[in-house]
Amino acid sequence: MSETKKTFSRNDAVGLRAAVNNAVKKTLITDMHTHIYAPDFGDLLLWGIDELLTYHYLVAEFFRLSDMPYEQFWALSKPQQAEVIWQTLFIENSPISEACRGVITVLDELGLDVSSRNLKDYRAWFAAQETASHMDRVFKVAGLKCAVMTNDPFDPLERPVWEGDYQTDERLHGVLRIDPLLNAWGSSYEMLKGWGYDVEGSLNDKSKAEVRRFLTDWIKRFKALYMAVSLPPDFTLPEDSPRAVIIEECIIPVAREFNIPFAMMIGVTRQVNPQLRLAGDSVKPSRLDSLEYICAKYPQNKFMVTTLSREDQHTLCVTARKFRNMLLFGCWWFLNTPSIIQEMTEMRLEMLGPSIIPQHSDARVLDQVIYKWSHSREIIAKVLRHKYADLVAAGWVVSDAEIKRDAEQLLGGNFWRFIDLEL
Ligand code: RAT
Ligand code: ZN
Repeated sequence: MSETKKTFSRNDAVGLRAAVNNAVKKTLITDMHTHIYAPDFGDLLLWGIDELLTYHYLVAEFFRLSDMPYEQFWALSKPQQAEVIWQTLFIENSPISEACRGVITVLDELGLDVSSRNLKDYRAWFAAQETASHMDRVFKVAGLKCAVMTNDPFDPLERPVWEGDYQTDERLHGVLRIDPLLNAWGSSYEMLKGWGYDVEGSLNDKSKAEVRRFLTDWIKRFKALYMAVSLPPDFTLPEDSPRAVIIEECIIPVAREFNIPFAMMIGVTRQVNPQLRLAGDSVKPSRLDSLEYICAKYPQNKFMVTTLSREDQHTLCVTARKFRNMLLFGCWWFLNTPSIIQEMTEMRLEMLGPSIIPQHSDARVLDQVIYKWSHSREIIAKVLRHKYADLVAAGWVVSDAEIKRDAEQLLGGNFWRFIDLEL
């Protein structure tokens, strides 16, 4: 029987297991939220062993196991920081944490000898790579079809690339990320003014029209697939605040006009320990009733949502059940850890079936897509195996083609369907 016509019933547990593993492993992924860039962005695209070791997830873990004063660490060069992190987290202690294990998975999957523990050799190997072909290799090893960037018009390093002669890279899609606009209007309106938008702090009608023009300009320039923001736990709608006004009167109509989703990433408390710099952000449960409000009030707008606290996950699933214009995505940041990915994926599939995006990588360093996806694929396959096994035990017959269809939906199809969806 041809592969796709194959079916699995009660007495073929081994075949079913292999079919699910194979489908999840082979499906090419659309990684719908990352912080990687196309090679044309130069130094903004981070890759290589020193970047892997100085990832902010590892910086936070380093300070737990080292007594080095913060200022001393930050005064070191990046290679020196990488060396002290390597020594502390991988040599003097076992690299058990998810972020440490990730570095090892990356090295291993790139074909380096992990057992040598030889940082010099790893550096030499990366130094011999060329950016564009390294990206090709990483995408191939990770099994990525394409990735979505996080593009910030407020970033002084990123803006000039877009204003220059950047040519779109078909592997990397644009997204308009607007944290300063929504979370710091008091200072960001001055920046808009400096760029020729006639805005005032008071957000009068003219200012709102100008904010809409700003969004429109950058959606076009980025060819943005969606707009995105990260929000604090106390994010509330409706509300009399610049953030709420900009969302309802600028983002909603512009998103509607372009038929693009607005992605809300809720629950981050920024800089609870500024000494840790990028690693200094934390989490709190959030007020998710704002999601009910926005999804109900704007049924023709599309919302993609992820929340940072584990406590919010069940409510989020229930909310998604109520609104077809809301797509739930990823196990974000502190949730991107195996035990939690497993419980979240199980709960989401049980409550929402295959109508979710189970994961995104959030990779900041190109090579990280390798481990983020290999670890998550393993868990997604495990959860799916159990779900199909339950069905088959009840007498349902599952085909290989259906398993492949489901894997494709989960690892990219649902995202693209939602992008194209007209409500
Ligand atoms: O996961 C991370 O690296 C965080 O620092 C953030 O980038 C977060 O994912 C975000 O997009 O704000
Ligand atoms: Zn992110």
